[in-house]
Amino acid sequence: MATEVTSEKKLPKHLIVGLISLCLMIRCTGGNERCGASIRGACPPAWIQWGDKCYQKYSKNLPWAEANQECIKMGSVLVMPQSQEETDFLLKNLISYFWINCSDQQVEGTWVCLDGTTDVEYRNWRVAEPNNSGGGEDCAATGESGWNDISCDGLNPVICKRPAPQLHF
Ligand SMILES: *[C@@H]1O[C@H](CO)[C@@H](O)[C@H](O)[C@H]1NC(C)=O
Ligand SMILES: *[C@@H]1O[C@H](CO)[C@@H](O)[C@H](O)[C@H]1NC(C)=O
Ligand SMILES: [Ca+2]
Ligand SMILES: [Ca+2]
Repeated sequence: MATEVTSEKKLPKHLIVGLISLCLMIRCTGGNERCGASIRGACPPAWIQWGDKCYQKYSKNLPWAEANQECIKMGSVLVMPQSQEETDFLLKNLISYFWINCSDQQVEGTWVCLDGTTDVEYRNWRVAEPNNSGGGEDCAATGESGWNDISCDGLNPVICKRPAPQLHF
């Protein structure tokens, strides 16, 4: 009798865990940017969280290539927002202007934007940009009014990004 009661109580728990993992799987495989959003405060200290990503503003302004290197040294990547929503969060919470990991250094006019290893299709160029002004603008930065191509050598604010720790069942 007693064992029956215990197993009756246990079963729903397993079902709930099963359902939660199933929901997460569906949301994640559905390409939902925020599938890991249920864990709050999961980012390491000094990193702020949005969905399943953690961000930190670097202490100094850097040229674009150095920004890339410094983020990698911190076990992260130079930020490349995948949506306007993500951009707005960063503009509001971290800094009003920053480098993004988007450049046409390889082939002039062909912009390659990578969030880690993910190819990002989202674009938000300002009116009349990118204009490759002076023939030497191969790196992009974003602000309130959108993206601009600028010289990769300029010193600009840096945001590094890393994935938030994920839930495992
Ligand atoms: C940034 O994007 C470039 C391609 O434009 C890529 O080679 C590089 O690995 C990316 N950097 C990081 C830190 O993801
Ligand atoms: C091209 O972009 C630069 C900034 O990158 C800006 O200063 C300049 O005014 C722009 N030129 C035109 C013709 O839009
Ligand atoms: Ca260019
Ligand atoms: Ca420009």
